[in-house]
Amino acid sequence: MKRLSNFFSELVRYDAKPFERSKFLARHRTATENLFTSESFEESYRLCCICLDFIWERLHSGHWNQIEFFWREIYSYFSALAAVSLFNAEGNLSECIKLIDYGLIMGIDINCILTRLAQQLHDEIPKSSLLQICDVKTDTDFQQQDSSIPFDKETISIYSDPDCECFLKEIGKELPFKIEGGVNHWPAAEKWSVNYILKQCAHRHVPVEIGSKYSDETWTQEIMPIYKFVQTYFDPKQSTKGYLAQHDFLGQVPLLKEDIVIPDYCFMTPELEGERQKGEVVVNSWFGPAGTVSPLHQDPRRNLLCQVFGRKLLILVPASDSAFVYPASEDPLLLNTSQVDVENVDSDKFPLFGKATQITAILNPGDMVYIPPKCWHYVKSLDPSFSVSFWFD
Ligand SMILES: O=C(O)CCC(=O)C(=O)O
Repeated sequence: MKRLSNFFSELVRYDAKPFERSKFLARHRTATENLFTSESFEESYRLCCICLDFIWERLHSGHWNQIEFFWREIYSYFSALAAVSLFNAEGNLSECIKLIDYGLIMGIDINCILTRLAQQLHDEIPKSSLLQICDVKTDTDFQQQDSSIPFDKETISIYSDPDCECFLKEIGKELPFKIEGGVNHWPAAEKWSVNYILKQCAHRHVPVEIGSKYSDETWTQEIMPIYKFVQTYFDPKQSTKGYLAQHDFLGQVPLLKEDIVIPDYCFMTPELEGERQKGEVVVNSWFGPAGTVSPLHQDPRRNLLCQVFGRKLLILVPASDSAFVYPASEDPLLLNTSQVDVENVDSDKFPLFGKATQITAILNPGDMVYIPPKCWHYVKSLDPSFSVSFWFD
């Protein structure tokens, strides 16, 4: 591979505007680019790292939603420049990929430079070393038995290939429903498995949620390479759960995005009332071993949760029964999350929960479930599983 000079030229042309906010970083940008041009790659890498540390502090002061965009853009800029510098200074490929993935997760991609660079570097990893990781286990070895189903039969309404009229009629009821085989036509439904994901992106770094569920006090998050995530948390002997949850993983790895299609249903809904504009369709991935739990919670937008492989169990409570679910009102971050463990209800503590209508569903590979806005949903994976959710208005 050449010295990635095409990526360097793109970075040099990158907008000066975000740098107007920090003289320190603007000076360091010029200095690093000069060092790179004079082929002092180790030095340019070192300077990038100083800048990344400086910005990291800013990214971790205050609430994430309040962080100004320019810090995130500049973080991505230095991540990419650090990676190309390190590559030219003979650094190892997985370290370069790690730098870029941090830039993608913590920052904002610059004209898709980071996404393309990460893919190009990952393609450079010798197939033999990827195979070594993948062949440690077969998909059957990942198969944990964690499939207790707390109900005899599903109570959710089930459709197969509903037309627009039927879909609109159903969403008007503001109740969840399942579309059997709704994503069977995706190439992903045929191709993807734990091993396939490993083969495509073993060395890509992703944020992993660690703990039995996000509402637990001991729950934490860690960024790690996919191969480490799979080796650690898909091991049937592992009791701690690790979950790649609610992450734009397909945005990070567009090669995988080519294997899915945004469902047409996302574009069939009625216009919003008053001045309100529809937002973009937000696509998130949910990848984990058997036994991951998303506790009973609600989201503000419509959702189509689509199952690529593995099965998931869902217990849903309509928004109209919100008075019975006991949201965690003491923690502002958990206001949308119920305190009730729906598979093991403490009825002394939560006596009204018995009045809530519970709609039960099993999502098999290829199925999708429509979850109306504010409808409470509890989701547990029964197998190693990959789902893609689409939030829309
Ligand atoms: O699949 C899961 O674990 C949770 C999915 C979910 O909560 C969502 O798509 O909003």
